[in-house]
Amino acid sequence: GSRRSGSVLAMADVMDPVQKRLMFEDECILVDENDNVVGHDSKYNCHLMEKIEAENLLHRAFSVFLFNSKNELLLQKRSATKVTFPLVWTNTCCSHPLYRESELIDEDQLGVKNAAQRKLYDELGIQAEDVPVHEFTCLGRILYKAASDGKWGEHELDYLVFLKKDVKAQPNPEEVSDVQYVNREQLKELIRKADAGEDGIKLSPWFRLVVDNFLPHWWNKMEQGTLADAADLKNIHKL
Ligand code: DMA
Ligand code: MN
Repeated sequence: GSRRSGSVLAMADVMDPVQKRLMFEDECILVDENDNVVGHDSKYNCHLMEKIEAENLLHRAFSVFLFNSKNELLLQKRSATKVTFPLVWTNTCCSHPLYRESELIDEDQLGVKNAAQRKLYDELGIQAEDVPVHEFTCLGRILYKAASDGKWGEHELDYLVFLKKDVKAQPNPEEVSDVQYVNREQLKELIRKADAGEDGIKLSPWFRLVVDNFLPHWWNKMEQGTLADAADLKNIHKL
């Protein structure tokens, strides 16, 4: 009856308490389209589509691509409790550098790398000493907008960060519902399934953009040991 459907509707609007805390505690860095810092705002506000559109809010983010020594890429499936893009497969780890001194350092993209190290531990239980910041390679920046559902979405200036390291991952179920390493053939198969809507597989929009625009070339460079040559920290690719 009406009472039951009412409670189901109310449920849909309730945020998972852990994710809700992060929505208000995490203070994101606002940037202009040239990646100049112009302010800060809560993670909550930065991901509300209505706010993004009304105030043209753009925030800084990062996407880590971690490979093992066999050149396989570690993917994660986001947990069901994520407010934005739940249950989609995506690159190893994504989040935001926060508006704090250690994560605002521009030199060598150190702020972003510090944030990446912090979130590799939070999401995947990878110890900081296993992923020293000087071993990260920042390859470039993309700017994109993507809706998650009617209410939530992304509008980000996203740093793409690569790392080759054998690690021991212990996924945090609050953040991650599954992980897998893929080689190029296996990633192709995953993309085919996502395109065909097979096995309920979905990919995040930003991962898809990186796959379609950069990943094959960068994967080659990594195998050849010449990844650093591919870095482009001048341009911001509007995708
Ligand atoms: C945000 O990732 C960053 C990108 C590149 C989409 P996220 O939604 O996983 O952030 P968090 O882990 O902080 O919730
Ligand atoms: Mn974001």
